Amino acid sequence: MNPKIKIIEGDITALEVDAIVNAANPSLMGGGGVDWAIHNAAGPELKEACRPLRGCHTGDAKITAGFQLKAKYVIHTVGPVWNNGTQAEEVLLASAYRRSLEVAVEKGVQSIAFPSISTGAYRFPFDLATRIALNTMETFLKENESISQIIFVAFGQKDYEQMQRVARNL
Ligand code: AR6
Repeated sequence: MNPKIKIIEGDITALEVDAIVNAANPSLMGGGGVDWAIHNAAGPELKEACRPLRGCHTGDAKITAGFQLKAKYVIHTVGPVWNNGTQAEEVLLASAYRRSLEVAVEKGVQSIAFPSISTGAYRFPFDLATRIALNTMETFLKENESISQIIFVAFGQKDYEQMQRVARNL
């Protein structure tokens, strides 16, 4: 794995990085899971900043300030809902990671943290999602010099061990 990619266990809202990525829904107006945690930690201004963005398509990403977070920016992306692999979910998940990184580079972000997009409420199989995430990060880093660190955040010990196992077997 590229040494710029690091897998850690923790709460993404606590990280001191230039940008954290939110696994949002197409409304961008908040929800459960990591979306809730990020809005809760950033404060109500985050929702007001999202409102004029008028939502986000699956596989795309948009950026706001981080408000009360330590992170300067929140990049809001929308992963696909898993539907047995019949709706181009793999392509759309890769796109969510790639578009988030593209938006980050446009703003001069050097350090960025991702949650495991789509693997909670959206039910994407965890190992497959982890492989797609890590492969997309690797490919992006080969083409872009400006990102110095990508942190992939596991929520809990079990997810951490599973991510490490997938990373070893890429
Ligand atoms: N830090 C890091 N990872 C977290 C945290 C946290 N604080 N909290 C949860 N996770 P989910 P999705 C992990 O459901 O599947 C929302 O309602 C979690 O363990 O948050 O993309 C949105 O509004 C899981 O591995 O996002 C959408 O409607 C991962 O984050 C919908 O859920 C993603 O789980 C999006 O579903």
